[in-house]
Amino acid sequence: MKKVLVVNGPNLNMLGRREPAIYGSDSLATIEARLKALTGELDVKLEFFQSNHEGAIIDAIHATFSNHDGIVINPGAFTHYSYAIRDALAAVRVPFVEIHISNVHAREAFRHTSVLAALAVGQISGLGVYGYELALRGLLRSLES
Ligand code: DHK
Repeated sequence: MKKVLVVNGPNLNMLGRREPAIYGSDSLATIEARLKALTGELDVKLEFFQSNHEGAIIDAIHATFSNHDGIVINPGAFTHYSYAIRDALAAVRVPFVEIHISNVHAREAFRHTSVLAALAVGQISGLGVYGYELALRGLLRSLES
């Protein structure tokens, strides 16, 4: 059975209350429960981690080394500038899918860049919270091949 860590970065603990027109009305707990409901069908063990702190996210990524098969990550605003998170993902070499709830390419220019995407298996953006399920399914499919 594959083991996947689902990481959410800064401000994503505020989902449901934060700018609902952009991020929707589902809480992070609801999103995580939906993913958990898929574990039987997908034969995967999921762990969840959220932090507003760059170093804590880096520590969580380091802990996947030799321990997890994949990572689903919404790095929040760290997507756009955290070379430290990029280097952590490069260091552990655990395959990951980057997910954004909103369409970052249709928003402010600073959101158009991801310093992580070039290392990712793939990137999902703009499909709302459904993107988490797609990210998980896509990651697992890529791990099979
Ligand atoms: C979430 C954030 O917190 C933003 O900083 C990103 C992303 C977009 C999202 O769409 O999930 O720019």
